[in-house]
Amino acid sequence: MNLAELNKVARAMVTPGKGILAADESSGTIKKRFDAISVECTEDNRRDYRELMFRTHEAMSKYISGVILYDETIWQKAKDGTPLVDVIKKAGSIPGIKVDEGTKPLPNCPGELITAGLDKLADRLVKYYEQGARFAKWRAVIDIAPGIPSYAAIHTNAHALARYAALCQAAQIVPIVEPEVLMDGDHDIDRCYEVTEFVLKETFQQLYYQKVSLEGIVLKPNMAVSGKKSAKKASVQEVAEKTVKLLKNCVPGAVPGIAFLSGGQSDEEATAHLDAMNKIGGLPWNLTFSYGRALQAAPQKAWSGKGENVASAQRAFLHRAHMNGLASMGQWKSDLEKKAA
Ligand code: 5MM
Repeated sequence: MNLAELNKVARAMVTPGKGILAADESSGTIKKRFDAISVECTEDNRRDYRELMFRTHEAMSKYISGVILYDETIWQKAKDGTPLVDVIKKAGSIPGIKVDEGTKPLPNCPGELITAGLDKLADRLVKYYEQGARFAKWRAVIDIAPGIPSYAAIHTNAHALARYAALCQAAQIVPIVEPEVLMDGDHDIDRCYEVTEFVLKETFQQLYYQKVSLEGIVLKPNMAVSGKKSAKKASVQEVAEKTVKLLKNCVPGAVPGIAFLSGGQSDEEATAHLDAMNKIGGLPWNLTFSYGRALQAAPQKAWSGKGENVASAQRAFLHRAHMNGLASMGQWKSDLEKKAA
């Protein structure tokens, strides 16, 4: 393992002004997204949609440090025959790959999940590296509901995240470590804080036990937010202050950067929260985005599967990438959204 090289890639992924595009929807998830815009979920449509983002040169070169791809996409070619990985690299962005194989029910823990995909992972990583991937992603899912999460779910998921991270570093690939505490419930922000704190502490404990070098990872956590069905919605400032406090209590300063997931927040909320955290400043790590929905909802809607809408979809993608790029430096203003509308 060349740690200096891993650290260089990790730092590039969280360069101020830039963040990560999570375009790694599995087949089931991208079908749901396409159903919502009445687009048939064919291989060509998935390619055309993703190609339109990767060819938005201004967005990719100025604001997108890396792209998380799904297995299908990393082997796919653009319409003109260029490998999509080369389109991404030509824009100055780094190709990455989702390597988890989704979630399965966790035995003895009703309603809880464990992420699968460790079997043969070492071999798959070698092939992904040869194909150009310099970072990977593995997502653990922790739900909050009455009686859960259990310690068993937190521990087994943290253990698997660390196993994955160690295998990635051995293959000279930077692991994005993503323990996601879902915001689906009716819990308040303090319950989210409490569960996320436990999850992050357990995750870093496992990373330590399994000798993962923190200089060569990127953390992808949820923010501390109220559950979607909560009666009490926390303000932008409260989310920012509590998330920063939470991270300071859990994430060692050796980690080069933290790239948040959006988790179902609206596009503008995800931007405002990131911006407010960066406005607090004085943090040991760079804070940026690794958004899926909060970067793609607008371009997906604008595109709606029609060739004639590609330019407006690219404008929508550029706009969200630009807004989040500003937020990663604490330089976003809500007026900029109104001007674009
Ligand atoms: C893009 O969505 C990713 C893939 O999800 P599935 O494996 O369920 O299809 C997802 O892991 C994503 O990378 C993160 O959750 C961040 O995306 P959001 O939409 O939460 O910003």
